[in-house]
Amino acid sequence: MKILVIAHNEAKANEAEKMILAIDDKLKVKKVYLGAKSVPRHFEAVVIYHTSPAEINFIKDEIQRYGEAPIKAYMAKVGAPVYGDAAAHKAKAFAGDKSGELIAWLKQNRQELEEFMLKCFNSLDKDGNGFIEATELRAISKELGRELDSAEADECLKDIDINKDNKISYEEFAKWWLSGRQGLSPWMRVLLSSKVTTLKLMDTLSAPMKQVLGDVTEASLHDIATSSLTLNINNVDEPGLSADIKLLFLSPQL
Ligand SMILES: [Ca+2]
Ligand SMILES: [Ca+2]
Repeated sequence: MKILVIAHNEAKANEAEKMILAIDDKLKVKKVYLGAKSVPRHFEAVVIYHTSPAEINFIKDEIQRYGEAPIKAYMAKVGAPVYGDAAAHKAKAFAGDKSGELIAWLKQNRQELEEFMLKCFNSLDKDGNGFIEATELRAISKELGRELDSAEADECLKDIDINKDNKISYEEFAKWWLSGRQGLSPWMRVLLSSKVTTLKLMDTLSAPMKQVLGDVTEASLHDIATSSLTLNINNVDEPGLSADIKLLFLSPQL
């Protein structure tokens, strides 16, 4: 499992990495901290590490950037007080001496999400050939009442298609989902949310995930007449960029 560590500085990120690898050296750790040169895009869970609760203030932009990652936990330095407001950030908090429990919790969540992601993927891969293709996305959007044009469908693929073969494999889909569904394709988000609703999977989601997807589905599926919604999209390729996208979708007038 690939874990993204968010910490105040490089030394602290390395400290957290050590703690994680001491529990399971098969885990892979990516790190982001203030002044980090690269911004990791693909991971399966996020661990926010702090040596004092006050540090959270310094890294709040980083936490925000990865806010929609479905599996997220806070880990305190051994002996430091646990961050008190983790629930508000949709994450579970663990004391430093409970790192073993934290890793077990991450793995269990990862497994539970697996089944969910497979169901979603299969519902988008209409012909069942193991890849989500542009034609399938266009067909699904047509069923929802507003067919994407080929440029829009390509845009949906672009964010998730890591190897650039113009189709999405399950592996690519899982990476994208677990990394927080980042990218600038609100259309893909709407398509997915509608599938989650159709598959009646909304109730199987954790409360934070439900909230993320519920924002989209309620506006797009139950209020088709107005069909205007605002999405917050964080594009992690450009750190600090947070765009409000006004999206018109599913309106019969379009
Ligand atoms: Ca297919
Ligand atoms: Ca691909």
